Amino acid sequence: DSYAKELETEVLIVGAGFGGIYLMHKLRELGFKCKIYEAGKELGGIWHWNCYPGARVDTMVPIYEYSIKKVWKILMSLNIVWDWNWSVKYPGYEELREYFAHVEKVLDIKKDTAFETMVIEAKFDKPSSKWIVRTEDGRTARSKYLLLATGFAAKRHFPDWKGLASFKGEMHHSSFWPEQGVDVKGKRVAVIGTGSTGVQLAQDTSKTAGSVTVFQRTPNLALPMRQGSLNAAEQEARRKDPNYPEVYANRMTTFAGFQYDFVERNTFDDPPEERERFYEKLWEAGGFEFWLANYKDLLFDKEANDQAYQFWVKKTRARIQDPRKRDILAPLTAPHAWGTKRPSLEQNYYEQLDKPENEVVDVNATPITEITETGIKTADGKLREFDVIALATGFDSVTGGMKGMGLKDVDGVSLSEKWKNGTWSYLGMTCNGFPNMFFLYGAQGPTAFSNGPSCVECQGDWIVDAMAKLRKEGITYIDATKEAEESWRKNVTALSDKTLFPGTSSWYMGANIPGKPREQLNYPGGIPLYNKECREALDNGFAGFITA
Ligand code: NA7
Repeated sequence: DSYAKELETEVLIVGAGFGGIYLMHKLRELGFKCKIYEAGKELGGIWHWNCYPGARVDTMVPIYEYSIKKVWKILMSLNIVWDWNWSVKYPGYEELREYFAHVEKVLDIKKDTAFETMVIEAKFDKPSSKWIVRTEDGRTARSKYLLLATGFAAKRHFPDWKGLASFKGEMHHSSFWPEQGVDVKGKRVAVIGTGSTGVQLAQDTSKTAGSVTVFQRTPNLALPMRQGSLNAAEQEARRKDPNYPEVYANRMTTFAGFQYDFVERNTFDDPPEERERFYEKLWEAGGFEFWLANYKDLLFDKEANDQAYQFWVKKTRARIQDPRKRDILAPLTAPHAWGTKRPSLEQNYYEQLDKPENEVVDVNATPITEITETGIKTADGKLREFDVIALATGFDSVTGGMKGMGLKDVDGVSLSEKWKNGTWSYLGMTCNGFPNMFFLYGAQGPTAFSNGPSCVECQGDWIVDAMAKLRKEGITYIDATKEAEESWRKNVTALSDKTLFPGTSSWYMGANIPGKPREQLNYPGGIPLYNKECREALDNGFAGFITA
């Protein structure tokens, strides 16, 4: 029973999103006994939590799905995961939830999952060589392996505004949005934050709300999504093509695990007219192409980057009639190097905010000073009144989830203590002092610079292969060395220092949370190089690890 008060298992996975499900499926195939502890009520990770208006994935399908082709069940080959058809290029949360329900039908994940199970402590017990994991409601699990698939957005960020609890209207953080929804029809809505979430919330609620006021600290240098519907017959025909699995294999050959990659030319290799034509082509293609299929020096060279910004600003300003809003949403001077903060994929965001009933408040000029019973006060003394406040203020991204679950190393030192002044891991999947523990889609892996399912499958395959090798070689204990951690951190930092990322205050750099150390939290060398480095460690007899 997954909910047993005292649970004994070989592998305990925390998290039942893309990562946890993938690990369970692959490990089960090899005969490992697995259980999942999941804080939410359903499968799907972030898509279980995200049900705010307009929540939608910014990666095109079928790139944003599992590569799992066939699942064998009692002499029958079931091809159900692959039989899945999407209705649009960029599905919303409802359809993503249906996909996970479909995944469940094929993979039977729930029978080994305990939902509404929040881990509050996990420590490695040396005498028994087992992880002892405690849950909020007093259950205990003992497991040989501990696998963390808690994602990069498990800990919500609520800024410390005076009066936050005093608001008498409806106020919700984007990832705690009520399942039954919030009626915004004709109401005065405030959206605080303009990350991917804020952009989606603002453009969606403005379709029905009386007015939408966006509180913006940094403009989102957003790209047109160019949504489109997909036809089931075409998807079925494509799947019959014997070369179809290449779609997934190709993901692993590109920097960010997408279907496209940066081109082999630098920005100034092309004369201005040709550059303009190239930008135009990327722009028309839509999605992340202008970001991830652009010139290869886009994220490395300031002048090259500025060319891209100039193109973006020209295109975007042309969509905004109100001159004040135009300067706040798309300023002539770049607020930061283009693409070093996550651009959102928008659908009429600028046109919606341009409407006279909607407002954009620049909170750099007038910071939020207080939330009152009726609204939001800014530094100029102005109080704007609202019926609904949407907090799209993001997450203690990448490290917050793992730091908040009471993990302790072999000497009883907590992970949050270990990572207090910076993050140390080996290969972005293990930590010194935390034996037989692996994590994915977290710190110092390709996480934020990659398509989620690609990252999860790249790291998941490595973890599964490592565990199979340990079993084959009779190894029962594995721990990363301190030296290996030091050199991985140096590697991540050195790769990052060649890029324009460190110059921008973003959650990639830990800069969104007051007091959080500023450092590169993600591996910025791309999936192929990452995979090569990780595979080398495995092929060279667990290089960088102590085994026993
Ligand atoms: P993000 O991208 O972290 O966005 C949070 C937003 O909230 C961002 O615009 C912040 O401004 C803003 N923010 C945070 N604190 C404040 C305060 N104190 N005052 C004003 N504004 C504030 O989170 P999302 O949920 O949008 O997206 C997370 C990721 O999920 C996303 O990148 C995708 O990969 C999926 P800032 O930009 O820091 O100036």
